[in-house]
Amino acid sequence: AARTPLIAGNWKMHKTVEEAEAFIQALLPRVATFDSVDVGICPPFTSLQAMVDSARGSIVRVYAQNMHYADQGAFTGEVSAPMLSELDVHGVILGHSERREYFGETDKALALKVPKALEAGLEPILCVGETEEERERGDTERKLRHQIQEDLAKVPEDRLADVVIAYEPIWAIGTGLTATPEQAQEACAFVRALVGQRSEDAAQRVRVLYGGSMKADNAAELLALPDVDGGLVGGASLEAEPFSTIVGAAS
Ligand code: G2H
Repeated sequence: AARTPLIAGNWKMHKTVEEAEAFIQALLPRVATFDSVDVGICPPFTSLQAMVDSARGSIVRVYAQNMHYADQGAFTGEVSAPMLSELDVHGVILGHSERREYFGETDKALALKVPKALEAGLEPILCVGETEEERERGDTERKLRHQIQEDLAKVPEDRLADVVIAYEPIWAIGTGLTATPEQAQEACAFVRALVGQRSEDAAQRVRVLYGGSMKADNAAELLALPDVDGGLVGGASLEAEPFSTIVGAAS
């Protein structure tokens, strides 16, 4: 397919600016020869500016991990889309399961955040996925359908393909449990089919990532799946190696 794979490292709440700088200096030479792959790092807000500056001119793009849907206002502790684009940040993770679970992020808020990110010129990485309980009772597709329909409801058809969707089964996040290739392929194909209900063209172009304990030793197998266009990598993105090995598996 013509979809360029994306490997994005979600650092979560890890790394000071000093540690982020050490990481990027170690990563850049390791990924310098790769092409036909997009590389993203998603540092905490405090390291965004430094990472944008250090990554300039390389294949590494910088994403935030969250943003508010308003441009400005009385929202203590929040950061807006225009504030991120001002820093030349490339995109933003939206709706990570940790934000949904620990910070009360709702589909209603995400329905506002995703189009706001696009309007501000940011590439959203929208995360969706089922809990272990939902999978066990056969509700995986119902959950994915609900999240995709709600969170993308206000995205115009001609912008749908500009959203990256990360399928992250919650039971695989940070647990060391990885979805089997069959499970990952089935869910990512289903996500693509859901986009296809809005626009068949967008479904062919939209990038669907797998996330959840992706590591150097399982990345190649997952990235070879026809409907997996990359990975959102947490724990294995915190050091230049194994992260660059995972990038290599996608290139
Ligand atoms: C899922 C993933 C990155 P990990 O949250 O978003 O983290 O690879 O540590 O499971």
